[in-house]
Amino acid sequence: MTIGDLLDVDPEVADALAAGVAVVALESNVITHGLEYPRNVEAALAVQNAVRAAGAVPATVAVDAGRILIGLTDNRIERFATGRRIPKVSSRDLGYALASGGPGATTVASSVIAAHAAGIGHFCSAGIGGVHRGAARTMDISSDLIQFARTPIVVVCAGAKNILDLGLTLEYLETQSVPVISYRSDDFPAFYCRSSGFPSPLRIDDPMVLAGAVHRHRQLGSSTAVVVTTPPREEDAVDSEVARVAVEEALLDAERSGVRGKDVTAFVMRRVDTATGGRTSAANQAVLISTAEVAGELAVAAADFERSASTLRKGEPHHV
Ligand code: PSU
Ligand code: MN
Repeated sequence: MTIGDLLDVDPEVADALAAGVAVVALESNVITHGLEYPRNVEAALAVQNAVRAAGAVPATVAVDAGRILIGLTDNRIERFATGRRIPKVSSRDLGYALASGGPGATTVASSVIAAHAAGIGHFCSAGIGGVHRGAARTMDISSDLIQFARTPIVVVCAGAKNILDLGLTLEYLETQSVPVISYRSDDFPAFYCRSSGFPSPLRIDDPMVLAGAVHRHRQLGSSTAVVVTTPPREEDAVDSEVARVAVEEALLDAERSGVRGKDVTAFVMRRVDTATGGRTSAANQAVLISTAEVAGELAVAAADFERSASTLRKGEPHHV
């Protein structure tokens, strides 16, 4: 038995993979725990449409009935959006989630494991997990980052939320030799804020150069992910100062309420949204969609790049 035996790949996704058509994998935890119903269903479907509009095929990942699902029907998305007791399943939870036979909403970490096993080269999430503020004391570091050190996949995102310590998040990725590239921007974005205040380690504007960098990274034998960031659109972004104040309040609230571990992210996000009068969940939805659009474009460019690289390889063995 290998992980491949656990996968139920949607026929459209399987056809795309077999034909070398670009595929973008997506997580389901953001549907079940990241946004409220019905915004979560709207967002999940709009994200899939954004990937399609770019010419790629979306593959939302989840767990159900002992299987890893790669690509969800609309009915299933509705179920993951409304299911009250569907657990958050990160990388370490996958084995139990599969054995228990129940549904599970996969985080970035567990989704990239599944996506890579299915042969998918691109994954998109608006906000990746990271090093939490106060991590020196709590040791709360998202296993998303640990997984990026282990799984060779391109992760397209709008950076990470400013509920995290983004400076430490960048340091952690550097330590783990995970390239961080900002696409058409100088800054590492903070999800619904256009800049985290931290410059990005690398900027690339040309999708073909980006695809080439990923190709070479693999050729060098690296099996880490490549994190590619794209900032939210100007009109969707939340003012950094507004976000900062709301986040600081929410974090204090979490501490006072004794919220810890895997519940912190959802708790703080909800509090920030209430404090900003629903501004951040609207921005959250918008940034999910705009990030997916860019992920689709980059996956299509990478598929083109790989096609021309393999043509060159056949004709001119010394070039690629
Ligand atoms: N960031 C968001 N929205 C989310 C998450 C992160 O902006 O919903 C979710 C993702 O599923 C991510 C997970 O993989 O939180 C990370 O959780 P933790 O920090 O507990 O590892
Ligand atoms: Mn955590």
